[in-house]
Amino acid sequence: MISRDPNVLLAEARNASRVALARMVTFVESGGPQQRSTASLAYQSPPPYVVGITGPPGAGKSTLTDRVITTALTAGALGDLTFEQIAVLCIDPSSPFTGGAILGDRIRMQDHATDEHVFIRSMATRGNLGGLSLAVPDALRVLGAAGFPLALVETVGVGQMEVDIASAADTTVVVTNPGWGDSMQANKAGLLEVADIFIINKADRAGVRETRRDLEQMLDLGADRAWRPLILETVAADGRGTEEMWKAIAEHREFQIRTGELERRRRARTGKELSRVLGIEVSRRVKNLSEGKLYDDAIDQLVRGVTDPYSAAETLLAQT
Ligand SMILES: Nc1nc2c(ncn2[C@@H]2O[C@H](COP(=O)(O)OP(=O)(O)OP(=O)(O)O)[C@@H](O)[C@H]2O)c(=O)[nH]1
Ligand SMILES: [Mg+2]
Repeated sequence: MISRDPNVLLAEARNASRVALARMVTFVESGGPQQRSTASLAYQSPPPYVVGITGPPGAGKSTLTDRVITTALTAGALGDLTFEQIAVLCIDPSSPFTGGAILGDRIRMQDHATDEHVFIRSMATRGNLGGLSLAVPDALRVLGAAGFPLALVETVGVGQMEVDIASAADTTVVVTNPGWGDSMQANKAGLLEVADIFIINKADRAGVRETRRDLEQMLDLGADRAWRPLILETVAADGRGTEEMWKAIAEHREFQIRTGELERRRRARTGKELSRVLGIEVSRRVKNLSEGKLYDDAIDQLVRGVTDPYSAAETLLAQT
């Protein structure tokens, strides 16, 4: 029987147990006390270097990720970061399924599905407060604690939530296709803000030059960043451009370390995560205060006109 004790699970996960690792991810996904205990253990280890791969449905993210896994494992290093195994999280904010249920259909990573050097896991919407925006950073910490120095995160979609998840990455790759404009229109600005590397995948199709020109123009108009996002072309279907993509990721990582940007970004991200947790804790507190005898009494007093809502709220807050 597999343990439910995060300490035992982590020891097993470090000892290459994929079942134990998967269970830890399930814990942080499901919320509640097990998320707490798992997270407090996982946050004792440094996070992996995270490469986010995002873009509209069908852009070729999984095919590309599959290729990148091969390239990465062959290289065995991203600059001075060496590794023997890679973790991949596939995130679908719109899907109600969870726990790997959609794995078979959605992920074209068959090459690596049974590879002992690769841990692939899909995560979808979680019922409780906070959802994926909390579960993903926690899961990344779990991966770091389990001994994965590198994680790839594929996120479907181009809405704000997807962009938020993608920006939990150290290097964010936005995958587009020739004629990308329509699928991205809704959130071009958001994508521009987070993209470190643009990939024009399906470069075997017509319209690559126009798409590149579009992107260049947008980057010209955009904020003056120290790092100008790279634009690369790939044909994930046959692997063309994957080596260059890997090099670009290494280059971006190196740039960030050299300039101190990596630390700055991680700190900003950590702050956002903390404020999200604070928000959830405060909401929970509000919910608890909005029920029960004291609350009913306060309403009675308000109805009778013997107090005002501000004083009543203060009285309720003082009770806890
Ligand atoms: N012509 C062409 N087709 C490609 C290329 N890369 C991927 N495809 C095809 O595009 C389709 C979608 O590929 P996926 O890798 O599943 O795309 P995805 O972005 O992961 O899709 P979702 O996860 O469903 O959003 C598949 O039929 C691929 O075979 C490419 O470079 N050229
Ligand atoms: Mg996919």
